[in-house]
This record gives sequence, structure tokens and C-alpha cells, in this order.
Amino acid sequence: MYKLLSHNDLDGVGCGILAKLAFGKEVNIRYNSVGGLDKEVSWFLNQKDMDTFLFITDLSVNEENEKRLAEYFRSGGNLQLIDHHKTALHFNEYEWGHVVVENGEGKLNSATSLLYEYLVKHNLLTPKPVIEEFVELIRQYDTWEWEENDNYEAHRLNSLFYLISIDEFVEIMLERLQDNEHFQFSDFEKKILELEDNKIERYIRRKRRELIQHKIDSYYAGVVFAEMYHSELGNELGKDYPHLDYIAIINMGGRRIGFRTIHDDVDVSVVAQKYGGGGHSKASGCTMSSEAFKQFVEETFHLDPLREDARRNKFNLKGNPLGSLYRSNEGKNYLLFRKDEYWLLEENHKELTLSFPSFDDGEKFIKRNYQTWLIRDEEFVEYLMEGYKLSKK
Ligand SMILES: [Mn+2]
Repeated sequence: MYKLLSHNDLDGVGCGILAKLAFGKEVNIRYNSVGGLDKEVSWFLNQKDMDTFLFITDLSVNEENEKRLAEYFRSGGNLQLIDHHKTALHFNEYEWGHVVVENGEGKLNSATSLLYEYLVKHNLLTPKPVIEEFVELIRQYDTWEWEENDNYEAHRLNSLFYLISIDEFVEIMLERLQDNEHFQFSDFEKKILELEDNKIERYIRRKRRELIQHKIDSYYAGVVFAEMYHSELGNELGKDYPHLDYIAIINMGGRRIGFRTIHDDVDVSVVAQKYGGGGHSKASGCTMSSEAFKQFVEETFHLDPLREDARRNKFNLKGNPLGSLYRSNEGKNYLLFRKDEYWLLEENHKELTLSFPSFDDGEKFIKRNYQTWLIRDEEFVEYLMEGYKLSKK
């Protein structure tokens, strides 16, 4: 017999589907949340079952279970942990640990792609185009490569995963992988996925107006409360507000925080680790410790959300050498304009002794320090008139 303990997201369930293809009725599978795995592992170890081969995929265990698993393996237990999170790299010290973040060709791995390689290598699964395509969609979704490649099929697969129950998803996909040569969605799935895309878009639009900026340790975080569509939300908000180092998505019901960054110089796995969580450099998560609650919930609750930049301006545009006008949440106006090769800043018609090498640097500074937004043309004209009158005095 085989037992598989995996994550309850698309990548984790992808591992379960591969295990079903390989082992059929010989495998017993449990999908777990990040916080739920250790209980399952302890339960398994307490059974002292030496005949079952245990797989753990897409998740890693705590220190206590790490020791117990090592002991289980030493005394003859069969065990394989497969993961791609860099916070789990220390499991490579063990013969039963296989944690690889990146494959040789500079592509990121997912747990499903690693398990696929493992099963094929050990002759437990016969490779087939439809399975390879399915594994690749999951890998691209889980590693965010789908975005660079505009691979919306990968995103759709994840949306479908959350539209139906795990059991239904597994059943449908197993059938598809067994019976077909290539991976495809059905017409009905395409239709409901289109509806779902529209729904996600509306949800993000609403959440964009609820984003709160807060400096936590050395980082500027964007904090948003949301129960759904975490990865889409983290990504879109990150792109909308590039002056923020990362987006923290608070799920109060689930008492969890997800972290997401679009910046290469910010590592959110380190942020999550501070609160006992983990993950990747661009996406990570933790459960809500009291310290996390204090910093992300208590300290932000009374703050006003960020205002959006005016979108329909013809005159007050970003990067205009003559000036782009912003307003702060304290009601001060900031004009960012170019003089020779520098960008300078004026606060309520008074020039500040600050200069920036580029427009983006200047905008980042005022957005981080004064919580500014680009104001509408009408307000821009008013400001210019005011400046004109002042110069006449
Ligand atoms: Mn994964």
C-alpha cells in the first residue's frame, strides 16, 4: 500500500492525481492545509505501519515530525518527501528528502512536476503527452510562469479546481488523463470559466479600493482583507501599486496571511518565516500569530485605504517633465517635475531639497512617505492657477 499526504491546493492535488494514475486503488490520499499536515503525519507514525510507503508532497513537516520520520526511515519504514519550497531545502540532508526549487534549465519546479519525474524515473508511471501537458499547466500556474507566458489555460485550470470539489476535480481529471491524447477543457467548462474570470475581475476592482498601506519592519506593505482569489488579488494589486514592497492578504476566517510580491529584491518567504510560515520568495504564507495580528490587523484597522491614481487625465500625466501632481492623505499637494537630468519635488508650491534620478524614484518616494495619488485634471489646473496667483504677489 501507498499513502500520500499532500497539500490541498492545485499543485498538491496534482500530486494526488498522479499517484492515482500510478497506484490506482493501492494508494490512500489525504489533502491537507499547511497547518494540518503535522497532525496527519503524527497519526500515521503512531500506527507503526511498516508496510505502507509514505509520500509527502508539496508540504513539509515540523521539527518534531522531521525527527520522527528520520527515525521511522532508519528503522526500515518507506518514505519519500517531495517538495519545491525553498524553506524545505534542509530535508535534502535525508535520503528520503527530495526538495528542488529549480530544475537544471532555469525553470522552477512544482511538486506535481517533481513527483511526475520521480514516478517516471522509477517506472511507476508511463509518460504520455496528455499527462505531461497537465503537469506543465500546474507547474506554470504554481510558479507564476503562466503569467510571463500568457498561459491562461494554466490559470483556468486553477479556477476550475476552486469551482468544484477536490473529489470531483480528481475524478474528472483522472478520466481525462486516462482517455485522451491531449489536454483540453470541455465546452461547458470553458463557459463557466469565462463567467468566473468576470467575477474575479469585479472582486479585484472592489478590493483595490480597500488596500491599506502600512510600514512593517523595513518594508512597505499593502494590506487587504479577502477570503477569495488570493493569488490573483496579490498579483494584480502588486502591479497596480509597484511602490509597495509586497501585498499581504488577510483571511480573517481562516486566520491566515498570504504574502505576494512582484519585486525581485523582496523575499516574502523571509517575511512569512518571521511569523512561523514559509513558502517562495514571490509568494508565501503563515497562520495568524498574535504578532502578525497586531502588525497587520490592529495597526492597520483605523487607517484609510490608498486612493487610486486618476485614470482619465489628459494633462496631469505621470512622467510629464513639466510636472505630475499628487495629493497626500494629509491634503498636501506634491508636484514632481524635471529640471536638467533630475526630478525635483515641490510641496504646496514650495520646492523641497530633494532630487531623484528618475520619475519612478520620485513617485515611489512620495507614495511611500506621503501616501499620495495622482489627482484629476481639474484639481491640477486649480493648483497651477494658485501657483500663478502666488507668483504675482
Ligand atoms: Mn506547490
